[in-house]
Amino acid sequence: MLDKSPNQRSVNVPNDLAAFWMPFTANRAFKKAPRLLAGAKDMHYITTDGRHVLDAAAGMWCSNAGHGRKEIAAAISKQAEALDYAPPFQFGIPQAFELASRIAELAPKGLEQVFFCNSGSEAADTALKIALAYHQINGQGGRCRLIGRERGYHGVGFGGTSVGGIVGNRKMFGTLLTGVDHLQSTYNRDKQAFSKGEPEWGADLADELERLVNLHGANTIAAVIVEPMAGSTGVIPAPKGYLKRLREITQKHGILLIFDEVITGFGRLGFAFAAERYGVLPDMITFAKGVTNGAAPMGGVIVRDTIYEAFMAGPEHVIELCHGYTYSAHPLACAAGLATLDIYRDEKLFERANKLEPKFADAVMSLRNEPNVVDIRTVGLTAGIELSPNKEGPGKRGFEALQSGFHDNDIMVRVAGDTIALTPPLIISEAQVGEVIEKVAKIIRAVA
Ligand code: PXG
Repeated sequence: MLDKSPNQRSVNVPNDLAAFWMPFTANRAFKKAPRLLAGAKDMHYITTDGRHVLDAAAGMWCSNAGHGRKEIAAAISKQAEALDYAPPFQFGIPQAFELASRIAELAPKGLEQVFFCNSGSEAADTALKIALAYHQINGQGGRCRLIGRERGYHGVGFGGTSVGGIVGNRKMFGTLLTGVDHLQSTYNRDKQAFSKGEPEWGADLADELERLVNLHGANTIAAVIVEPMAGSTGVIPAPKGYLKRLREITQKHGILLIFDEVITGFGRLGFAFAAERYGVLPDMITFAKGVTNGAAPMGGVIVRDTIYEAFMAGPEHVIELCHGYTYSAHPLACAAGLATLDIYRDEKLFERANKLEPKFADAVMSLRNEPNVVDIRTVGLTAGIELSPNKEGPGKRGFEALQSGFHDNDIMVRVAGDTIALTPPLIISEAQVGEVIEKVAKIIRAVA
């Protein structure tokens, strides 16, 4: 029998891997050859056996300012000592108001209020519920259909799963929400392969929303939710003009437009939010991940002032929106968020990403003649390198790439099916971009 008393436990090597049912993980494969992390600094993770692994994934699209940022750790620690927890319903902490103002300042003008949650999934579900409630209070309660997009990812709540469009994430969970429909994915390899940035082809796919409006009737549709760059499915940048067109059509029909910027927010595409890159003003933006550099769980929804104002009617003692979480605007997350936004501002990391984008795109495109590469997509400081499936079926080559990266090449990449996603911290140097590309070339050859 293993001794499980806490002080007998080693921080570095767990004595038993059985109890932890790992999320979105091939548990049995992991437990046979664990990928265990013990530390992180700047662009590297440090494994339990002391190896330095180059982080080409910003953890999981989170740590845009790199790891082990002392300012963030200090802010969290100071906050924990001053005020560990405060109820967010009917009470508030100054840091929450300050962080909301700072986030609203970064967002396009018109998006002025911030609702806090703890994750991207909660943010997506919150935005969908706000959309339904908004129409309800506007006397248009018939607007209850929600529209997502094939290959979209909006987290794992029932709302996010329902509007999501990654088949594997849906098929085990029954019928999900009713009244949901999906736009087509914007990806078409024949028309778009090896595009740098937004593909030229595909804006017209937004017109499909007109077809759904004709089918269901505009007065039954509450909102459309899309990622400006579909990340989880393997990096699919929006075609040129596509998001503008979606905005025109939603506006024309009184449908709310939600941008899920859980990945694209906080600099990933070279701007605070992708909405700015595309010059499109959605009605809501969801965010998470980069808001705290990943150092504390936090997510949220930024809403148009007109939406917020619509709720601010009725008797003043009455709660305007019956929604929220015990940990909404948690003090430690607020402290982490404020320290993170200071770093993004002081180190001009969004601009840095923007400047580095062309070099990053060229560097990744140099992999196009490596074996089995069928497409490379890039946008901001993100790229998807799609490999053809091997004989064992879709996903096996991708999984082997993840393992080869971590165990044999000292690099962490994300993998979606057979697509290797690169999405490094925005502090990455040009030399480190070169290092990423060299290591990825080795991985691709190793799994050929
Ligand atoms: N929306 C989007 C656009 C996301 O990318 C979520 C919502 C959900 O966030 P939470 O915090 O609930 O996980 C996400 C999350 C990957 C990967 O490998 C991406 C995500 C999560 C896990 C893996 O690309 N994105």
